[in-house]
Amino acid sequence: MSDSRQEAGTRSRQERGVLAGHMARAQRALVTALRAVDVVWEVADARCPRASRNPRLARLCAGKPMVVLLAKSDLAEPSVTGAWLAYLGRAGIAIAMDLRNGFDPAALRRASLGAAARSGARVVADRLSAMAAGVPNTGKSTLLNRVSGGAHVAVGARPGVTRGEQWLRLPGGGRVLDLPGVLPPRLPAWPVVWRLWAVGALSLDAGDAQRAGAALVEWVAARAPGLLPQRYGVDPEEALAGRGLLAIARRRGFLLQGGAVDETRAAEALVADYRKGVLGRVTLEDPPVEGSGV
Ligand SMILES: Nc1nc2c(ncn2[C@@H]2O[C@H](COP(=O)(O)OP(=O)(O)OP(=O)(O)O)[C@@H](O)[C@H]2O)c(=O)[nH]1
Ligand SMILES: [Mg+2]
Repeated sequence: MSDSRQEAGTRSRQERGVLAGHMARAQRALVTALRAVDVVWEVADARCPRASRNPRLARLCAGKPMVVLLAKSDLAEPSVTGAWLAYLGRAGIAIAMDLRNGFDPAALRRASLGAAARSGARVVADRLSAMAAGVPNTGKSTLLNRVSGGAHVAVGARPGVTRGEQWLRLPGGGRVLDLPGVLPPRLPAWPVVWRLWAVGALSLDAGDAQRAGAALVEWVAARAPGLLPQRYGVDPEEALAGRGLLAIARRRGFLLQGGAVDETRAAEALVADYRKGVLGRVTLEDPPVEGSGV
């Protein structure tokens, strides 16, 4: 690993430490604010609706009306998003949206009132008070800007943009709370970690990013074999054989000093493409099959 990469890794560890502090505060703010809101909008990523949900959130919000909103549906496979909605809809209320170009306020309102009715809560539709919660970078602040009709809170394509809580007034009455994203206090299992990294919910040191990139390229090769040749001129079989990053690095000419191929750089290029949707729509997990006990 080059010195600059090691430094990048160190910086990201330090940043993770800072982020962890923000997240702990965010969780306390969430618990306090829960009493003040009628409904919780849990914003998850439509590309990995299970990995991008913090299991602790549902426990903290037990008994509160909750809507699961699968954001970034424009980047996910539509039929799989449909299957996820059917699955999540069995236990609660779930909707999917493209918050950038397809925000549907009526659907959100219907879902919120439905969630309230489901848990027997009485709410005044026009004075709804809500909070957006979820893991980092899922689109919470984007959602609240849409709901409140302005660019009131900062949004950005990296985890940890929102650092403090902020209430926004809604034009017709009511208010909404923006909170920093919160990850589980202990890092989840690797299959969850690499998916969270792929969708930009967490940062990883260079070594782990390379490992996560290898998992992503293999997933893409199996899931949508046409995308790797189209974008990188790489045979999906290479990726399935564990050489996907190597092949991308070779095709792109990513070399380290001394001539070795730079797989970390290939992982960075791949994930940047994936996060922007340039690679194509690829969902990273399917809902459990009914009766499988999964
Ligand atoms: N393609 C697409 N991008 C989206 C969508 N919603 C949000 N984004 C983008 O995702 C990135 C993160 O959005 P934010 O609203 O800052 O996410 P957040 O959940 O508030 O993030 P933290 O404050 O870091 O927890 C931004 O670049 C948004 O423009 C969506 O539905 N589709
Ligand atoms: Mg935010």
